[in-house]
Amino acid sequence: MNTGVKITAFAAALAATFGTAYGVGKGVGPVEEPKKAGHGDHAAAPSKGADGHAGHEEGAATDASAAANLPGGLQVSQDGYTLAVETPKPAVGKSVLKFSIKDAAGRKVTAFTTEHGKELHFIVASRDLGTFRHLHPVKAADGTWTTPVDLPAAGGYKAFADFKPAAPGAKGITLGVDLAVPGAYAPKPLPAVNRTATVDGYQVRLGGTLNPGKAGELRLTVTKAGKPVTDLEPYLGAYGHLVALRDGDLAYLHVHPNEGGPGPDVSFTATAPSAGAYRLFLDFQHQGKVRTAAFTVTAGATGTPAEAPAPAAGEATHDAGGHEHG
Ligand SMILES: [Cu+2]
Repeated sequence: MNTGVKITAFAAALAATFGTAYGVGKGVGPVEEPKKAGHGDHAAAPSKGADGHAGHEEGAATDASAAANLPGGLQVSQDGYTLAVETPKPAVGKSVLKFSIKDAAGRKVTAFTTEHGKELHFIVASRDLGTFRHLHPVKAADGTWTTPVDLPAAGGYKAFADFKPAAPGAKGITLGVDLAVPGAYAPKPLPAVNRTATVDGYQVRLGGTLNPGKAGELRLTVTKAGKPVTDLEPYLGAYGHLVALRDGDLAYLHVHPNEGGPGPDVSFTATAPSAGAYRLFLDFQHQGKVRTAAFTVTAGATGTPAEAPAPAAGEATHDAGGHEHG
């Protein structure tokens, strides 16, 4: 049953850069910083480098921006925080993952700022991007987190912890760590570029483009048996959650939706840190169950035909917020 809860509007032009770019419009905890470049990751400068490089100077400007703004999830330790995994070699099938976030002194962090309904978001993906799990571990009083997980096959995986320490001045951060599931490993190639994904009888269509160094709108449209789904349910305070992982190094981008209604469209604004292939994972909830639709997209190449070209300026304010469906 839909509670009819109104989702707090995210800023219409919310543009996620790699790194944790949210924390906008979510009245949780004492937010001291205004929603501008307070996070050090240039979240408020979606279409330009913060140092004034124009977004249309493709090559040099893009590289400079990316260098100044390392994508999230590539480091196991950053800003004095470390993702310490106690179960680096989980078994195939069901197991329990155990980890903590340690501070610069090696102590387990126990205080976090709630973001999107949780103190910490935990993603596990296989290196070949065929498996994706969005998990919500439980924290013990001493700062140890545990979560059950079901990993279907042996091979290399990467776990991401996406969180914001409660320490004054701490910014949102995504740490990444390798996991190895012992056994014979048969890596699969990255799935081909697709614009439509089917999951559990739902069809999800991907519109728009993912651009390197420049914000663009991604629009997901959910249908079931040919009919638009107009009663998506809030999941963690939003009608959809989108994680993008870069092929090659699994750089991480967690994108949250633009303002909009409960379907069938969910609109996001995202910026890729580079050209290349990405795997997109959309979590959406309908009739009490969360499902994940996955897409392979290519940023900055001819492989991304725009079904409807994104506005050149990138900040699709009115368009992004204006999806009303009757
Ligand atoms: Cu989460």
